[in-house]
Amino acid sequence: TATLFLEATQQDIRQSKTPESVPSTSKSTAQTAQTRDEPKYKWRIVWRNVIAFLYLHIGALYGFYLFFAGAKFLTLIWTLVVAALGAVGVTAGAHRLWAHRAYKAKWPMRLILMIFQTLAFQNHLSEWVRDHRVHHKFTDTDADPHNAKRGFFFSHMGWLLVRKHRDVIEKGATVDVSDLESDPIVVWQRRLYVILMPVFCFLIPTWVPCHFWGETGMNSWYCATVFRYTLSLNLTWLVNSAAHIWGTKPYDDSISPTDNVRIALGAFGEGWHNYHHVFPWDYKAAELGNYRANFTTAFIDFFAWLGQAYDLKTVPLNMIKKRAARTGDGTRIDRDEHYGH
Ligand code: ST9
Ligand code: ZN
Repeated sequence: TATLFLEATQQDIRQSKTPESVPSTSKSTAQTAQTRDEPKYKWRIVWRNVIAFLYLHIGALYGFYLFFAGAKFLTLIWTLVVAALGAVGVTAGAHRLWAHRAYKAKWPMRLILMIFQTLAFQNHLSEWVRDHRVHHKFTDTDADPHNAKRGFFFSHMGWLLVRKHRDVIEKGATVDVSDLESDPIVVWQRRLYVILMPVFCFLIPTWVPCHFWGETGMNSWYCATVFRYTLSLNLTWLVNSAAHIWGTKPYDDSISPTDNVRIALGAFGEGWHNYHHVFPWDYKAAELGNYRANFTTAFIDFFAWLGQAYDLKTVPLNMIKKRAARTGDGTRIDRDEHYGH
């Protein structure tokens, strides 16, 4: 399914080279859609993605039902473990390490994180990081791949169902991602992605329950693979949708990202999104080093203790306080004496 999905997507993209807002008669790519007398958007739906995501979501509901209708308890545990590994691959790996360079990691840690990020199947690191840096640089504009100004659904998953806005591609070209080329782990993941991704996201998670505790193939596929993948996608997407709509803005009231404790709990500490957009280089992606609502920070600290993670970047408390006083919405709570910095 995964390979078909990937091939289908690539084929679809090859068939049509025009970004969603560009009319085929357009002569000047430098002009923006807004300056011309034409509709702002021409949605070009990628039907194969629509079908794949429909299958995943219906299958995930069935997988959820199977947990109560015959799936083994060990399969549930395995599902949660694989989901957690994938989450850490995205948060500690793709996000805090590769996209923001908020800390450095030795190659064994980078290899582990790359494998975890591959099993999360959220595109290879080069693509994930490029989209994410473009999201930070052009937040809340048409050049933001999951522009929250286009509504909950678009920023959640709609952006993966249509071709990208022309501004994403044009302005995105100004974002530097050359550092990724000097990391062989990133380069090799991209080269081997079409093999690695199906193996780590679909084959191994399905095979382990069947082989080690005699789970049925159906239960294993729908619970440990389809349900787990769909759940982790939705938890990730909530950072782009819900954490740009609901919550507080203690550090900058003028941007859409919010601090939202529920999202922080579900997304392994990535819900302190107002803070993160103001200080994206902080390896905690939050003001406080509180592990309860920031499992990713605990993970990075543990690897720092092992000597694998180093140069962990943080933000001086006085800088945070000054910024919150200047641009925040007044909801920041001063808890530095409890947690330390
Ligand atoms: C997925 C990603 O789900 C989720 C990311 C979420 C990020 C969240 C961040 C929040 C923090 C982290 C929180 C983690 C919490 C985790 C908790 C977990 C419990 N700049 O893309 P193409 C150019 S993926 C510059 O094909 P189309 C470029 O030349 C899900 N240039 O655009 C490119 O060619 P190449 C699984 C750019 O054709 C060319 O355009 N995967 C940029 O419009 C074509 O690019 C899928 O579903 C840019 N940003 O197609 C696959 N972008 O690449 C979905 C593009 O050769 N993707 N260019 O350089 C697709 O099918 C297609 O990308 C598309 C757009 C249809 C969406
Ligand atoms: Zn970020």
